[in-house]
Amino acid sequence: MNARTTRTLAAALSLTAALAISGCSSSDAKGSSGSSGAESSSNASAGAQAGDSAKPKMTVSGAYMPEPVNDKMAGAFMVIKNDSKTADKLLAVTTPLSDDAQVHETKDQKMQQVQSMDVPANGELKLERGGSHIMFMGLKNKPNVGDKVTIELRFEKADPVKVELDVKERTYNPQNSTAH
Ligand SMILES: [Cu+2]
Repeated sequence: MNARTTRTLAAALSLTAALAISGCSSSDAKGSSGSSGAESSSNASAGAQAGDSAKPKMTVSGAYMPEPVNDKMAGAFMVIKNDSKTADKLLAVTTPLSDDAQVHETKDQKMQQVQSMDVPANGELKLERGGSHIMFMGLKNKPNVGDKVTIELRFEKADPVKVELDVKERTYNPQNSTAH
């Protein structure tokens, strides 16, 4: 939690939606990303082979990254669909682009890092501008329009999913392009 930082970020964000990505700082990388300590409950899933049909499988669509302004940070948006009747959680993201990929949510126009994000049973998790998203800090290079960025989504139950992000123009928004 860092209310002051997130509020400042949110203010910057609301000014220029197109530059939403640059409005996001590394917030508090301390401690929060560790999460290694209290994992007691999740270990149970490893041995539980009960009903493999219950294991969710994720489908990802519309994955893109607006061309980042610089190599400091970038964001990613997509829709993650869970067609199973088992609810799951997005726990982490990895990518060759960055050693620090975070899952952010936006509440009351303030963005903050979260440890996991629900993917409801027979539902979807929408990562979109102004809402939840993936954020990459400290890029190893600056992707340009037309590039592809490979990421891997890690879930609590489902197998990891590899996703290719299309790098789009900075102002690209699929919601606009489908609207009349
Ligand atoms: Cu963010």
